[in-house]
Amino acid sequence: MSKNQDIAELFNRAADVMALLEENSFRVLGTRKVARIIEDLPEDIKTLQEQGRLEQMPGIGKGTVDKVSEYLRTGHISEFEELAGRVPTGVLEMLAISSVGVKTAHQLWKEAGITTVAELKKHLVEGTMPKLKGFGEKKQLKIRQNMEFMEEAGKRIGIGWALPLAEAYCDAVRKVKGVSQVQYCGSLRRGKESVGDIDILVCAEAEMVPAITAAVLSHQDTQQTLGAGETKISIRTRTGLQVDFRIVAKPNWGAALQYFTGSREHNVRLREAAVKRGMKLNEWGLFKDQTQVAGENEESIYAALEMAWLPPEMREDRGEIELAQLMYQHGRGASVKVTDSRLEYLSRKIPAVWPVLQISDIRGDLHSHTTASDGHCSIDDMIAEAKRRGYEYFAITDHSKSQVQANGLRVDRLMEHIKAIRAAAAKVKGITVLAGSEVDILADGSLDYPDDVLQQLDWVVASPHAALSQESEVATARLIRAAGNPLVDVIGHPTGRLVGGRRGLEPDMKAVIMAAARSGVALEINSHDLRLDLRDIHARMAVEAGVPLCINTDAHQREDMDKMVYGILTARRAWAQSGNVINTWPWDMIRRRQESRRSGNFEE
Ligand code: DGT
Ligand code: CA
Ligand code: CA
Ligand code: ZN
Repeated sequence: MSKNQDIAELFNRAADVMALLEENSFRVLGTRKVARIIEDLPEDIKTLQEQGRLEQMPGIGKGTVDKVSEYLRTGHISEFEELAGRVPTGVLEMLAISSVGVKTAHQLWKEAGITTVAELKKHLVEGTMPKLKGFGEKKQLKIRQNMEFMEEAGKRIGIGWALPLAEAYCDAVRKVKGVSQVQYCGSLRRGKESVGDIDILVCAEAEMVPAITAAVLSHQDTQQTLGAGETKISIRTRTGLQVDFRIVAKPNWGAALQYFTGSREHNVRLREAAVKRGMKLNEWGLFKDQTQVAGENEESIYAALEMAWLPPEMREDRGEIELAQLMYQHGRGASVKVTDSRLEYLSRKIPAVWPVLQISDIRGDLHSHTTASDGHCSIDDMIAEAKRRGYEYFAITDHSKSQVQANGLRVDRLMEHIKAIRAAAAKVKGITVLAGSEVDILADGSLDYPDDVLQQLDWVVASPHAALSQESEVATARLIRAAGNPLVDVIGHPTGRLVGGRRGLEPDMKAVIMAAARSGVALEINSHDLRLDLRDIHARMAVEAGVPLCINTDAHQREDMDKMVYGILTARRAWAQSGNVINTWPWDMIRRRQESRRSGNFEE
């Protein structure tokens, strides 16, 4: 239903423009409301429009239907474009900077005459910002930091956009006759939170290249051809992302897969290992005296270099080369001794084959929202969806009272909500439904509900949402205090960062993890592609310290439960095995841990 999302986005942007132009505030609100309605439509908007049912949807009038029809026909909405034409492009671009809202952008434009992001930056850097109300040094510094952060991140695209796009191209190429294998590689195959471009490897004979080229160039997401040669095709997508396709023959498939998966740092180590053995490794294969000794698959290359195969997510030269060597020796019956400090925590359990964490290992999702706070689906619908996915347990954790903009629940509403969840749960068999809460961790680390309220919940996620730019030491103390409450089961999105958009809390993560180890609280990997929080390296620290992770989607609607995959990829990058992730455990095991913590009998 991506068209729904695209169109909702256009309405939202139009509302921003109207606000900047100081249009009637009812019109602005009305447009935002339509955006929200479109986003929440339960069906594909194109189908609704084609069948003439769009106008019957509540909250959608004739004007909206006309705009949607125009968009579906032409790809744009002329009324919105005319409006946008009255605002300098640079002012609209400023809105993308977090901490620059419509009000600030309007002020910069009308009161200071600043109309480009570059001008704004120059003023901030050179300290020549004209005096504006509510625009003190603190605010200026924040905007400047966010701008710099975005510039870095802006060159990359989030995995939530890149992965579906890569899969769509892979599917299109896979349909070409004579193509035996297709796989995206690069940072995407390594599961990184953002990618610079997409690299796709195609296994086929040379005579298939014209047909593959045709499939790529005619794909609906292709905007521009950057190059189309004998073995390589490069295009730019409509979203501005570069996709490189390389066509290789069967005997070289594994070598190319290994090479283009990277990382560069990992590859350098492999090449060194080859040289040490008098061999040569490149994207074509592993060679000894001009003869190919390996390369049809990845495993053969690693084995020839006396290493075990490891999943792509671990290939960052962060100790996995040393691990792969130990695993290889262990697999051949040798007794191995760990000397690398990065592997110490694995000392007694170096496996012969790495047990890659799988999405099928997940038994339940322990952070979700319903219409009681800011979710878009009912309790019944969310439970039904969790059950449909085969989950054994599922926690409903709506927002607590301080989250006013998210319609957070005051205690009386929470009590009603618990009852409603229990009633809904009683109607459904075969899944354990937990009446929980996502309780705010306030700026000082105290929680948004008192303990006697938390005690009545089956599951408590505690998360920071506000005061996310506080000093590092304050953030550390805040998270440690929350982690210390035995009624908290998991710290949700511990830093509150947004991938490429907001830095979030920057605590001393080692100290926070040590506190979690003492109290037994789990740390979340929030799977939303815009959050991925904990991020890979921090999750890795948790794994090393033996602190369990909990991979949750934070679903606000049914489809969001699909996002579990991004959390899994991040967990693999953190070297997590299923035992490190509590929601791969049976519910009884989680419950026992919870009971021992609540009764003060938990031991590290
Ligand atoms: P990205 O696209 O910035 O998110 O990161 P990658 O890792 O996808 O990098 P990319 O697209 O430049 O290249 C894909 C892979 O190809 C990379 O991970 C390793 C391999 N590769 C590319 N260029 C080199 C190179 O000069 N040396 C080595 N050893 N490997 C390379
Ligand atoms: Ca790449
Ligand atoms: Ca590339
Ligand atoms: Zn949250």
